[in-house]
Amino acid sequence: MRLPDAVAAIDRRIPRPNDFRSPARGTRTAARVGLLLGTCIGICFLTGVWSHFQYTSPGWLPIGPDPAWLYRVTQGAHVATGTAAIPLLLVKLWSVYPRLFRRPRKRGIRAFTVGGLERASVALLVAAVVFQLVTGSLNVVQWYPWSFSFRATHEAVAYLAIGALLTHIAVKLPLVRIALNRTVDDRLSLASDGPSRRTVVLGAAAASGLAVLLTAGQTVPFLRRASVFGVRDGDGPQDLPVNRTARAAGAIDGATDPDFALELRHGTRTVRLSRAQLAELPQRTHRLPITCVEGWSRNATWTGIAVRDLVALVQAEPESVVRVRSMQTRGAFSASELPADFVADPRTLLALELNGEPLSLDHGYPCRIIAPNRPGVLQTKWVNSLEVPA
Ligand SMILES: Nc1nc2c(c(=O)[nH]1)N[C@H]1C(S)=C(S)[C@@H](COP(=O)(O)O)O[C@H]1N2
Ligand SMILES: [Mo]
Repeated sequence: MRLPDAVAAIDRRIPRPNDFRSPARGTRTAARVGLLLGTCIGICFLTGVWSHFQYTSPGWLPIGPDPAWLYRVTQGAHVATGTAAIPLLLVKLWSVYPRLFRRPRKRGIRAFTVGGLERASVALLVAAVVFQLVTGSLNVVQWYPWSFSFRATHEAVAYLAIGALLTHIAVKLPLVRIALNRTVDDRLSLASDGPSRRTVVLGAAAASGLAVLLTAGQTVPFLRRASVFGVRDGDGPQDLPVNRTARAAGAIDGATDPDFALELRHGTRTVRLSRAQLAELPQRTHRLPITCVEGWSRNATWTGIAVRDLVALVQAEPESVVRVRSMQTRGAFSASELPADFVADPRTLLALELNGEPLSLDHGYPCRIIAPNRPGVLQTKWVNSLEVPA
């Protein structure tokens, strides 16, 4: 079958895979960069699912307060592997891009549908991974130029991405095994204008490592000085970064009200305590991290009253679920729920002090929740009510 002349004329103008001469592109590069990329995406996916569980505390999975640093490590790994994936994805796309211009080898409906399906699955994979890396990065810098829920959407698309990735690996496995067995050293190749395969593969790995180095200091203390691109460089009042200020949350009026009182409720019992009365209760001091889901974390010294001691004032058991509310008037995360085993842990505090000083307004004055192994968004600031549901 001949193509109509007009179509053939257009077809001649569109390049073919062989028009791309660089020997650095192709399966050997794509397989190696793909292996690194797949590893990053795999870790990113698993730590992301874990983060979702930590956030929602599903009943069938007992996530407790131990070890206190766990979420710090999993969420640090989530953001680091996502960051590492960005340069790897770019190089991977560069290495396979000429294949976009492949024509179906055979004509006929079968070649058309099978080839079309394969392309559609790769398109889905690329779109889903790009979507995850873009939305994740924008969440890190807290810019939300969309109206959908970040968390729910980032989670749903993660399953799309991992499904498409596993399909892609299954389809390509025979090719990948051959490609990995061949050398990436192409110095003997004749058509060697441009970088060699080895240069591209090592360059991709180095760029990815550098991206991590330049950002991971926001969660790995000894990298702090190297990480000039860390979103939270550690600056902030009382030596701790601030995600949402009291002004942004509309919490200033409530927090500075001289008649402030914390309300404790359990069934029909209610106890109200001023900040001065809270300060007279037995205080405990613990060193615990704040782990923001957006990728920064920092240890700090907190002093306050154990939440289990507070609920005892309204005759509730230490193993109680506690609903936490704040005086925030704008934006999300104004409330949270402490599962029973967090309440039972004596390190779960209603903190009054941070690093030896009364909490600053931006860190949650007059009092805030700090618990071991909790996502930052659930460490509620500007607290004015703790309730044990009947
Ligand atoms: N009421 C309230 N508490 C909140 C938030 C909020 O927006 N409102 N942000 C949370 C988030 S996302 C993080 S990471 C921590 C940061 O605490 P810090 O500002 O004291 O470092 O507070 C959490 N507590
Ligand atoms: Mo956060």
